[in-house]
Amino acid sequence: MMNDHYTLYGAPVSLYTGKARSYLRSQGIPFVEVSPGSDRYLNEIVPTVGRWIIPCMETPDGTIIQDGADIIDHFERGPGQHLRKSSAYPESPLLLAVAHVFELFGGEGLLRPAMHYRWNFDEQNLAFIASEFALTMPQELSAEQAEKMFLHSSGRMRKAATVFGVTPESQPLIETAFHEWLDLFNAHLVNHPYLLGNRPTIGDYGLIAAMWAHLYRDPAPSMLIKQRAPRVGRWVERMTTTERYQHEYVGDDDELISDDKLPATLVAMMRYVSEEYLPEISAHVEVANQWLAEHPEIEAGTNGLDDPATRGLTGGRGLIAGGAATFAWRSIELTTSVMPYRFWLMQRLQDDLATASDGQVVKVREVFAEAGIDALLDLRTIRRVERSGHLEVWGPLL
Ligand SMILES: N[C@@H](CCC(=O)N[C@@H](CS)C(=O)NCC(=O)O)C(=O)O
Repeated sequence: MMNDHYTLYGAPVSLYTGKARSYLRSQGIPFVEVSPGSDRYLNEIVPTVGRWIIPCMETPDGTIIQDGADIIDHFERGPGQHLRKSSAYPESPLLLAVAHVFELFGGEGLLRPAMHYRWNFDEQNLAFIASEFALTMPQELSAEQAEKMFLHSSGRMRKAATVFGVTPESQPLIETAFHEWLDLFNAHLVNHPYLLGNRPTIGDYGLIAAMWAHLYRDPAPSMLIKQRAPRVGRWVERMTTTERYQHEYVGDDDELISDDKLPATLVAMMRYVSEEYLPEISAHVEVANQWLAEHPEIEAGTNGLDDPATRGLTGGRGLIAGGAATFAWRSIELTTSVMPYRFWLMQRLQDDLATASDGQVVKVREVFAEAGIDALLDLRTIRRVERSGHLEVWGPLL
């Protein structure tokens, strides 16, 4: 279908829509957001992308793109390039590598607090979330049907929270961990409006995924952020405006920080990622490698499962993914679902670093080692994750 604008199929309440929407707004790219309850989404977009998943974008010439990173890359490296103001990918290999770390962490590593603060504060959150979920449904549903559908989808999401590691045992630790994160990010934002300086990068767009719908917009964590880390709240607002929103900062250029010496506040945030997320992704890679080694028959270009739309390593529906990994986290053990999509994001970091000069690679390794996160540069699945036909598939046996 030809159109004169971009259409974003997504919802305010959705985590991953936030990444694409924030990019479009920050870059001043005009678009219309349409509900996934719309006829067009259900009858045209879902069959094209092979599963109910948001965000999806339809370009003016009718091309359909699924996945936040792919939507961004349409404007970064694809036909929409002339529409963006500034690139989300820093030129400095070090800054680019750091940005990728936070893209991965924001979209995948902050899911635990995101799910906890959404689903374990019913008294403050539930009426709001129910009203917001209704926006994702066909508008002709009766109130009774909408309520039934909400019970069904909220039940699935509560289940998803547990497969991301939110359990009665982990909940108090998730709160402690999130407070630490807010304090570190708030301290960094004293001197920098965005993660890497005066304009957003792919790191900010990754972080806004979890930080927008679940952690800033839902009532319970919204109160927490405003009380504990007001600068983080203003960063969220900054990430969702088209106009400049930098009242507390001097200067009006859009320069990134120098890569000669990273601010200590940023290195501290990287160290936090290494403690919070490195054990998890390492365990996921190990489990995936074991599974891949046991299944050499998997054809390249498939996920090796009966259902090509499956998100988890070994099966499962939607976010309730099959294939789990256990790892030590803080004082306890957690078991979480292994999702190949995360390896694909990690490959983006590693692929970009592979194009840097030897000297630059040494520099990246030094800084990553200082932050304790250098292992992320060498974690590899024995088969690459590729995206084909809007889905994650395994590449050839190497
Ligand atoms: N890798 C995808 C993930 C998108 C995603 O998981 N979206 C959620 C909503 S925020 C969804 O569609 N979930 C559907 C389900 O779990 O069935 C992206 O970054 O765009």
